[in-house]
Amino acid sequence: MPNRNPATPLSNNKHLLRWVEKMAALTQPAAIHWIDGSQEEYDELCDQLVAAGTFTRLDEQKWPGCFLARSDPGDVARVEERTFICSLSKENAGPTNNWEDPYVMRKRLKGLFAGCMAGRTMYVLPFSMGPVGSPLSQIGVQLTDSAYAVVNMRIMARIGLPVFKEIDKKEKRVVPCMHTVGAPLAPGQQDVPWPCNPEKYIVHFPESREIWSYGSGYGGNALLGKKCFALRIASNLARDEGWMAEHMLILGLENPQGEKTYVAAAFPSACGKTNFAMLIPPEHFQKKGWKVTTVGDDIAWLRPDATGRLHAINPEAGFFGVAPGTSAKTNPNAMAALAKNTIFTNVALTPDGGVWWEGMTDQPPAECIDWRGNKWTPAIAKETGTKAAHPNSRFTAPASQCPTIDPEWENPNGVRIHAIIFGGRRATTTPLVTQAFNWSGGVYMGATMGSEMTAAAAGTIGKVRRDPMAMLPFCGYHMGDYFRHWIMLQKSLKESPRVFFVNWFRKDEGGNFIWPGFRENFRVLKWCVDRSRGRAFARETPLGWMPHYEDIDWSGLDLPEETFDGLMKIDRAAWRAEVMGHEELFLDLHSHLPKEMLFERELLICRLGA
Ligand code: TSX
Ligand code: MN
Repeated sequence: MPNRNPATPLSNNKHLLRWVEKMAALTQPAAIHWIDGSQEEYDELCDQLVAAGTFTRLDEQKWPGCFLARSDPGDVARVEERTFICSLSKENAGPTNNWEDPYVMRKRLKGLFAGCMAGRTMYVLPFSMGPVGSPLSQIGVQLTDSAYAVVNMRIMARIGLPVFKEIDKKEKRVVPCMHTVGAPLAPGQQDVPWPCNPEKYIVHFPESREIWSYGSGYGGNALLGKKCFALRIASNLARDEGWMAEHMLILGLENPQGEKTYVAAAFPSACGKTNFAMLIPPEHFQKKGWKVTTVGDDIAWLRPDATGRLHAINPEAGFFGVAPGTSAKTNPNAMAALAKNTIFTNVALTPDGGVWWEGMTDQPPAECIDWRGNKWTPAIAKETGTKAAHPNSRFTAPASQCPTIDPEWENPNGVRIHAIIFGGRRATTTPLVTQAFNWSGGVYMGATMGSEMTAAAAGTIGKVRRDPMAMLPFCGYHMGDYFRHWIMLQKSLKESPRVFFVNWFRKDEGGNFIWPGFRENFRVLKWCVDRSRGRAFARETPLGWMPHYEDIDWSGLDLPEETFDGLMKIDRAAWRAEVMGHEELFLDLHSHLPKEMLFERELLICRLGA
């Protein structure tokens, strides 16, 4: 549509038109722009962001179609303490969420949003989480005054005209998503490259299925389709409608006979979830024809199909990945995905118009501009400890550019899930891999998962931070009810996926990682898949089913049996302390906890032997 007037509505849905009008009256933007989602529109918005100083265009030869954005130093991550679940009853939000009375919060938001878009353009951004028209997809419309949010959303979701078309069919409810950076411009006032507000609110109304985000332009605070919609609001939709919105990657494992098995997996942060989603099999298995394919790296929507089998889609269309630590060694597929048409945020700029971050190469560049816009050299870093890239710096890359993207990744019916893997980062106690005895045992494993803190805050090293199903910051209702929903879901399945728990991070007495990790994780994944397909052996232990040494395919890797024994060792004293830790978590949730969780804990204690 060359030279269309962007102020002309692209939908004839009366509710949508009325809502846009009402919100424009509240926020007072200088202009309204209906997003068609075209390449021309994207290019124009990127040009505008370059002109505003928000974007730097990278070298067109080395980084085609790529941009770098530097955020305000006070706007670099999700803000959990400013994230609210405003359910009618506080009880419904549960003890792990911040709650505020929805009437009180609405009033506060009305005040904050009044005139908040003055001097700016309000974009009307329709998006589909999941393939447009898929029965598993959901639709939202984000009203935002951030062009940065719009161009990132174009990579992370399906947006524009096809979505307006879906809305006009009026088959699905639309989730209204209000977003402002909270920085109105007075007439003639000069804008800054990264407008935002020190006061931030990320607010969810689960009953009316609404999102209001104020004050931040960064990541999950501003790309409302991701954590706010696809997890916090969707977890509420899923509970009410009998499906699951999970913080999970989805991958496929293809054997040399061409049989494909899909797996969904949840890990807390700093476990290498994106690396696992894009796993490359060891040389030996590649040669024989084994393949791992990627469906998604962050979110999975799972639903029983008509025959009672669990199917899943990745509701996203891109990767919003942490840059530091991503390299040709740790994740060549991610490096290929981000090589073009990618938006980088808060990484370093190299003198040749490229980007760099800690861990990208063994050798840092001799000189670059750090994420704050200051000159950075390895010598300066050594002296001051400053990082070239912010530890939470990101790449926004199209999923379609991942070399291992699965041919079924946009299948509107999703892919069948045979196994669910939970993981944690634990130096002790938790073995390399365990299969739960059954579904409720698996739910217990997910509910009690966690990572040891590596941050050097005094007295916190080695303390386990529980993060049930990696959903602690993302479950939009009471965590106890969430466990109940997991237990319940099995009743709508003819066959339940097998559930596993993995830990790549066990250390020996000397403090060294015992397991080589990375592509060698393929061997563990293969055992999980073979177990799920009913063709691998295991032995019964107090924790669940575990492989014997010979049940894992070691070809091409020299891992002595003693080393394996160390990885699989069950320290009963440590486990007795571990179940005490489980109780601590459950105490907080006890009034809503399904009895299966208590019984599973009791059985585990009995199996460990008092
Ligand atoms: O992503 C990781 N994975 C999963 C890969 C599919 N990482 C990176 C850190 C997480 C943010 C890992 N780090 C993994 C892992 O499996 N394992 C480890 C720990 C580790 C680090 C280094 C070595 C071995 C294990 N060895 C050498 O560097 C030689
Ligand atoms: Mn995530």
